[in-house]
Amino acid sequence: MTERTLSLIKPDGVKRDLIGEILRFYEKEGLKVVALKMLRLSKEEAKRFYIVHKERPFYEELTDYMSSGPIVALVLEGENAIAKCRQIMGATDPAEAEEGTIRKTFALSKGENTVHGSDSPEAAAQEIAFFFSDLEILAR
Ligand code: 3AN
Repeated sequence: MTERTLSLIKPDGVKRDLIGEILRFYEKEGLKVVALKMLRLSKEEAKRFYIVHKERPFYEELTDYMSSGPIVALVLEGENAIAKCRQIMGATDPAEAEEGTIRKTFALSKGENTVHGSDSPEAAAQEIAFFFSDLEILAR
C-alpha cells in the first residue's frame, strides 16, 4: 500500500550537515520526497507538535531541544512508507538501534536522535498537516 509519512531532520542533524546523507538513506530505500522545507519551530510550536508526550518527564527537554535550531521537515511517499521510514531510522535509543540505520550511524543520544518519523497512519496524517498544506505536497 502506498503511504505518506512525515520525517524531521532534527537540530543535531542539520547542525552537523547531515541533510544530504539522511535524504540518501530514505531515497536509496525507495521512499520518495514529495514535500520538503527547512524551518525553526518556536517553543510553543514544538510543544504542540509533541503534545502526545506532555506527561513524559522529558517533554520540556525535548521541546527546548526541538526549538533550539533549524530542522528539515519532509513528506516521504512509498510502499509501507510509515513502517519503512521507522525501520530506516532505527530505535529511539541509538545504543539499541540496528547497524545501518540512521540513528545507529548518527544519533548522539535518546533525545538528540537526529530524525523523527510518524508512528501510525493517524500520526502521519496529523503530522503532515502540521507542517504542510495540500498544495505543498507534489505528485511524483
Ligand atoms: P520515536 O521518535 O522513536 O518514535 P518516542 O515517540 O518514544 O520515540 O519519543 C519521541 C521523542 O522524544 C524521541 N524522538 C526523542 O527525541 C525523545 N525522547 C524519547 N525518550 C527520551 C528520553 N528518555 N530522554 C530524552 N528524550 C527522549
